[in-house]
This record gives sequence, C-alpha cells and structure tokens, in this order.
Amino acid sequence: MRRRWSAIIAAALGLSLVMTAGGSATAAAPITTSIYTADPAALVVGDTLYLYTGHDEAPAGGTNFVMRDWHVYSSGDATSFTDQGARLSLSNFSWAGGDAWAGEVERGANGKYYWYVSINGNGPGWMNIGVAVGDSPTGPFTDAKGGPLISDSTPNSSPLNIDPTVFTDDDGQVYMYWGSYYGLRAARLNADMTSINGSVVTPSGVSNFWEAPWMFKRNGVYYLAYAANDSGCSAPGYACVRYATASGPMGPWTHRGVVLDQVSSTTNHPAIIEYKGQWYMVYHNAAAPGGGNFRRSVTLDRLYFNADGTMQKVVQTTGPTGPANLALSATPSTSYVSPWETLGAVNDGYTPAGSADRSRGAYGNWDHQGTEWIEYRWPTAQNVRSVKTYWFDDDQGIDLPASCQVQYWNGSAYVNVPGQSSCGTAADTFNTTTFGQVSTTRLRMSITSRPALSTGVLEWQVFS
Ligand code: FUB
Repeated sequence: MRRRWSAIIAAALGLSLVMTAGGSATAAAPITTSIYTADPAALVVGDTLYLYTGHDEAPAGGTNFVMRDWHVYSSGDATSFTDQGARLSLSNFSWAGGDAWAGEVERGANGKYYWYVSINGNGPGWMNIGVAVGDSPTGPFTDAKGGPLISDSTPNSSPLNIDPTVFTDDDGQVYMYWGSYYGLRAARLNADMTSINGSVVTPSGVSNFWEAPWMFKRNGVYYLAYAANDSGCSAPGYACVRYATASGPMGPWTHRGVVLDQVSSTTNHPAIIEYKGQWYMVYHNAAAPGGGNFRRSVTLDRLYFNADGTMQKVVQTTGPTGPANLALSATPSTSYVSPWETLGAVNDGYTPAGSADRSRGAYGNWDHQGTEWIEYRWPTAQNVRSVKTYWFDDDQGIDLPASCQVQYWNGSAYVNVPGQSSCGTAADTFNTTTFGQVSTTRLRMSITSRPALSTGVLEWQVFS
C-alpha cells in the first residue's frame, strides 16, 4: 500500500547566504540555494568530503515530497561545496516507481562505491532499499542488483523500509541499519555489498527511534544517531536527533540523549562525520529562501565530544529553529485579487527586499477599496498564535492599509482571534501580530484600506 508521506508526518510526527558561481555556498548556511536538498549522507575520500543528498522538487506550498534523483556535493574544506550534479536517479532503477528518498554511500572492500537508497517500487508494497554501484565517489552509478535489497517481503523488515545507513567495521564486516515508523532494523551485508547475510534483527535500546539512522564508530565505541519525534525533544510534528551507543556493532544500544534539537523542517536527518580532524553534524532544515517541509536544505555545523565520549548538543548556526511558517503548507484564497496579480505570492516563502518588491509576484486588490481579506486553509487543524505580514505598496493605487484584523474559523463562522496585538502597517518589513493560540483549519487577514486606495500583501507568514 502506498501512503502519502505528508499524511504520515501529520499522523506520526505529528542565513546568511553567501552564494558563488557554480552552485557553491559558504557553510553555516545551506550547502546550496540553487536547489533544495535533503537527507544528507557524508563520506570522506582522501582529502575530499562528499555529501550525498536527496533533491526536493515540491512546488511552493506543496504538501508532499517530490523527489526524483540524488545529488553529490564535494568539498575540500567543509565550508564551500560544489554540486557534482544528479549522479543517481530513479531512472537508474528499472523497478523504481517513485520517491527518491534518503540514501548513503559506502566504499566496498573491492574499492567500488555502493549507494544505498530508499525507493518506491512499481509493484505491490511500499518503500524498498535499492543499491547502485560506481567506480568513484561520484560514479557513474548503475543499479547493482536489478531489484530491491530490502522490501516489504524481506522477513522481519521495517514497517517502512527507508533510510539505510551502512557501516564497515575494522574487521571488514559491513552492517546496515534502516527503517522508519518506529521500526529500526539491522542486518549484516555479505562481501558483495548487495545481499544480506543472515536474518534481519530488531535492535534493542534505541529509545524513541522514528527514522533516519546514522551509524559510526569513535574510539572503539559504536554510535547510532537517529530522528526521534517524542514530546521530550520536539514539538508535535517535528523531530529531534537522539543517539545511542554500544560496545558492539549490533548493540545492545544505550540511549544517550539528544544531539540535535528540532530544526525548522518537520523531518530531521543526521549524518555525523570526522573530516580533517573536526567532527560535523550534517542535517537538513527549511532555512533556505522559499524553503519548507518539502523544500529542505542541507547544512552542517560543528559537533563536539565530551571527554567521556558523549556528544554535546549541536549549536545550529544556520538560523532559528523556531516554529516553521505554516503558511507554506496552506492553500490561499481571497475576497478579491486583481486579475494581473498573484495570490500565490503570499505564501511562496520569499523575503521581499521592500514593499515595492514585486519580483516574485504580489497580491493586490486594486481597484477595490474598503475591506478585503486573504485566507489560508489547511487540511488539518493548526495551532496558530502569530502572523507576520509584509505589505505591498506600489506607490500608485495600492498603499499600506489603514488597519487589519486576524480572524479564524471556529467551526461555523469567522471570528476575531483573541487578544490580538496591534496589527502593524509598516512598510518594508514583516509586521508581527500575536494573539491567543487558536486551533483552526482556516485563518483570515481582514484588511481595510486607506481612503481611495487599495491594499496588497507580498508575504503572509503564520506561526504556532
Ligand atoms: O526525504 C524523504 C524522507 O523524509 C526521508 O527518507 C526521511 O528520512 C525524511 O527525511
């Protein structure tokens, strides 16, 4: 049975940008803002740090993943990254039906590079784990098996067979952990890297595992980091990264705590790697311009160990980890929009350069005067308690409003939100309006114009 991941998230989980030509970026910011990237895996080969990422292609306001290929990024300093392109795609797997989700690359004893990836097949069943092989860290890669390595028909497989992490121990034995939907699984791989050796086991001691495992070893200790979505570490709908340690590659594991708090995207996905003597947490969030839960961006921050081997919580330097902009997953509507304007601009995630910046479109209601409204609807109720509004002012018929009022749908009618702060009407900035939290599927901004003028909005953000 295929399921929409947005529905699963709802049910179960609930910058500074310095761009250079050629798709490179300075770290402590997204590794790129040319495309949206997600689900990082990291590999060091010689002096080069490689990041293997998914590729989010959902439209602004999209409510599901659109992922068709995986990219490789390389860096010589963990600071600037170069996009080596989409080096693996669903089209490389004849049996693939869709959903190029998380993967990881491991070097085999034969010197080849094996890219384990999450793929929806084109037959019965849900997600599978496939494996591609290439002669170099950037490929070219081809399907190494001609079918899934792990699928729903694998005995004792996970409820959701995604997010493989592959680890080679000092003795050459290769292990794979994977899973989601609270179902962590592990198996040994054969030397061919494309088949499992023995049975699939369910590891113990990995508290609150949700998905996205990442395994590594340091000073003889095995570490397993993973996304968890319990209320002890993240808000409803979001995930943190917890970790466990063990004295052997198959556990038993002992939970050690949170190493990465929730990020600005609902999903969280760690890769932990040592590169040139420094440790890094590579992860994704929604911080890139126009970003969201299905338009994520990979970033990285330094990770530090304590003397006893425990990991300090990572300080996210890429921006606030506060609540995501709920407008990105809403459907906008309005009482009136001029035929030449763009209502969808209000929730495209853009930060305008000023109130006259209509470069990404604008909502405007010229030549209506008086009170008009814009509205967001969500398929499920959202807890909201603030909005930020960036007004459109074209210095012609559209001007800053005289006043505004936030309203919500109480199930039978629109009513004013309780305790609303002043609804700011300043130009060239986001105006923050707070109120008592409401749970609603619809939120409305009622806007009243100045005499003989119309009103407009460049961006309207909503927060819990
Ligand atoms: O990107 C699709 C899925 O979202 C990944 O496989 C999960 O780890 C989560 O990040």
